[in-house]
Amino acid sequence: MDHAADAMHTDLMTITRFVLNEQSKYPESRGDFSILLSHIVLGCKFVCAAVNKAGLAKLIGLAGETNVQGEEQKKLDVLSNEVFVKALVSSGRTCILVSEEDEEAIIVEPSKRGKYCVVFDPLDGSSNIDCGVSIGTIFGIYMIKDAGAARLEDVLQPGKNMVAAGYCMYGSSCTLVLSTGSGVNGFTLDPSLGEFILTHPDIKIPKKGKIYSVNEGNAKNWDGPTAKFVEKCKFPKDGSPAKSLRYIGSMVADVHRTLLYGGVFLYPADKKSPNGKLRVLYEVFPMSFLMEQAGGQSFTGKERALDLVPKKIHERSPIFLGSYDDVEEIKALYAAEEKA
Ligand code: FDP
Repeated sequence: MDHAADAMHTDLMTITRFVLNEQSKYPESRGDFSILLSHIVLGCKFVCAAVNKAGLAKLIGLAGETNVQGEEQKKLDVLSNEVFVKALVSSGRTCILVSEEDEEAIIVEPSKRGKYCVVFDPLDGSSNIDCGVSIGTIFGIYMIKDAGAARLEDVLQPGKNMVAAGYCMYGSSCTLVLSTGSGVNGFTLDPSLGEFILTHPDIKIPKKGKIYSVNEGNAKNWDGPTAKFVEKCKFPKDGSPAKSLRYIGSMVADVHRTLLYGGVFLYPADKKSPNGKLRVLYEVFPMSFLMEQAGGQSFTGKERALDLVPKKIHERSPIFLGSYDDVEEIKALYAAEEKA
């Protein structure tokens, strides 16, 4: 029997152990972040279980159907939002929450407040639920100095001020990807243990990729640099092979593939949507934070995405993120247009 191999498989790095290890590097830490994260992880497990049952909705009564007791069931995105809001408030570590599902920011009541602000999209890509395509939860975390005086300005900060960001993808497996500002790590849920296990340590995105990912149906409304970049992907003039197109239409899944395989994901501005489609606080910022931490880049067409200062909580921005060299090419095309 190979005891060494056996030991490898039994010495599991759970996400809790991982975060506690990280915490021990900061002796002054009181464990607030670890507690907050454990509540986020619980939310992810809950949503994962609900998403897994979504295909059975008609049979058992989920997601907008009526269940066997004749009760109207909640839609998955509404349910996911409730799960995360409750998990975050009950952690006692949050003061402001911004959710894609709620028009207004949630200011946590003083008795339950902590020093973290969490911005999140509880179920991103929800138009894909009914056909079983991967969807996910995206989150970003800010820390504020004075939790007593929680103000909206505390979340209207550039993405570079986030202390952590991540997403959980509900796909063929349930994968949680997290950065606390020192690299990116991926954990996969072991359903038999109910634990997220470190499966993708220290993720680094390839410097240059072979894939581009965009909704080409919007091509007629693109600006010059976006159109030129996609043309270059298909018909490279430098002798390099053409890039493959992959577009799921679910940001978490498209970004996850980009992070692991390299390449570029873009949701550019177009004539119909001059600010693009994706939301700054809980889509663009967390994904940009992860990309940079993995060695890639993220650009809005004007500036580094993480430098953007949002004026409204549901603001949108164009986004180009992925492998360092690919984003560099896009930046050069925008710079050339600016010059012209
Ligand atoms: P969805 O509308 O299904 O919720 O911002 C939401 C989002 O999905 C992203 O997950 C996805 O990347 C994008 O919209 C897809 O937009 P298009 O359908 O316009 O391509």
